[in-house]
Amino acid sequence: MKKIALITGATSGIGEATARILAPQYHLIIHGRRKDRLKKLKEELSVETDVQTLSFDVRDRQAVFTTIESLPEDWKSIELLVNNAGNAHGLSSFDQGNLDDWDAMIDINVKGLLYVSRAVVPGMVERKRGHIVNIGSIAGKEVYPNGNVYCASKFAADAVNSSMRLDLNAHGIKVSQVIPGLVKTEFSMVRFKGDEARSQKIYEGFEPLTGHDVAEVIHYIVSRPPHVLLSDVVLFPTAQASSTIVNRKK
Ligand code: NDP
Ligand code: 8X3
Repeated sequence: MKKIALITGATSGIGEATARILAPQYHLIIHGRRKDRLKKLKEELSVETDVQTLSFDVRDRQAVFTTIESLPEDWKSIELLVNNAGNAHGLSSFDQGNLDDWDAMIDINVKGLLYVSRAVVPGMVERKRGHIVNIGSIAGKEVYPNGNVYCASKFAADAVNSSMRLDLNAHGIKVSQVIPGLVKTEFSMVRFKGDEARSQKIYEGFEPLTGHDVAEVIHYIVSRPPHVLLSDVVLFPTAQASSTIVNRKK
């Protein structure tokens, strides 16, 4: 019988690609705020698997808990949680940082990750099984100029990931982190508030990763046998060597 996976932020990019790649193996709970996209993805994937949609802002603590609690009984035994929802907001020198952007990144990338996990993990502990895959970032391993609070949020997510692994070890729950470099998704459009030219520039002169590339790694991680845990996997585009070193063709 298929197990149940909850993927947060499945309305675009890495999360959407993950939903597609996991559909043959899992019943899917797909999440995001954009209901039209959830509906469309559900229609597409329902040919392959059973799909539920959940829509809430991960910043809204009450909505996170009540919506996950409202899942039908036979959808509550979540085996796999992919904590993917997140974004960067702005790219400014620290002294010019926008406080609303800072709040958004801490509230979504850190507190949202905590709320969703806190709502799902007790069930895994009760069942003594489960797998959490946290989507980190190379920005959570090395800071880069103007990355400041986005990097801080991903460093925090890295610490939460490691802490979960320690605390859930006794319960037989796997905790993995996928740590991508530059992936071409809607990420830069969100970071630059819809400025298409600035967003495109991020991916110029080299071939970035796609959401599908990252989803393939997630698929590999969750397909290992029960005794194998891939803890932290870093993946870069070939042209990237670190947060700041990218070999761009002139
Ligand atoms: P996208 O912008 O394409 O996708 C982000 C997803 O997160 C969307 O589905 C969005 O859904 C959801 N999301 C954002 N804010 C909220 C919120 N407040 N409440 C609920 N859902 C939210 O970006 P990516 O696919 O690139 O990003 C996915 C993850 O990958 C993020 O955690 C990001 O930090 C990480 N990452 C991205 C990299 C990149 O270069 N692109 C590299 C390394 C890591 P909706 O708007 O419908 O709510
Ligand atoms: C996204 C990758 O380098 O834009 O986490 O921060 S980066």
